[in-house]
Amino acid sequence: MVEAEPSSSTAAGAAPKKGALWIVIAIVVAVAITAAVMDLAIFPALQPSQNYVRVHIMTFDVGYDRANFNPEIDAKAGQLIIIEMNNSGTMDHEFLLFDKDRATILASAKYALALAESHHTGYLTNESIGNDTVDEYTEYHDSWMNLSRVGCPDSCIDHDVAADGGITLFWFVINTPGNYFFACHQVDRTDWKIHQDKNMWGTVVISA
Ligand SMILES: [Cu+2]
Repeated sequence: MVEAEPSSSTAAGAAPKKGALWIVIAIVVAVAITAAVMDLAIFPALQPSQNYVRVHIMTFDVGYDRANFNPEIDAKAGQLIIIEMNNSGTMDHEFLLFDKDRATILASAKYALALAESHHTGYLTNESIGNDTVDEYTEYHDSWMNLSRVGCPDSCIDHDVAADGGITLFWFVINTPGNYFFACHQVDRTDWKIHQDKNMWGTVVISA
């Protein structure tokens, strides 16, 4: 009993200091992340280790980087992959990472779009009905298990880049070697095709 007194009072004294330290760390991390997003300042500091792959992707209407091209990203299992993606087009684009067969995924996305279209007579000519159709497609797309992106549901590798000059920076790590692909599943409202169907896809090859 006598000995317990000092140790419990030490513990009580230490707790607030530890809490305060965590707040400081949290603030520093928040500032670092903001800096990374604003001017990409954080990653050059990682350079000495070279333990990451950094890729730039430019999206356009409709594709990645340039016409008739499918980018390939090569990395090792466990290696940090950093992607900076900008949008030079007038449509929204995205980077969705899948670990399933490319044709199967496209077929599932097309099925979701066709189902939404079947519920909206006039979607081709009426903009508001068209918007509702895309909303319903998106609802199916983002909830169907057969269209699940890598990392879902907790941290889906699913990143958008806004039209007309949008830019986004994101990063992820894949621990399982294999062949993956990424694609954009936005709908082109001029012909109602899904962007992957218009050649907007690329590959990620993870070696052991
Ligand atoms: Cu797209």
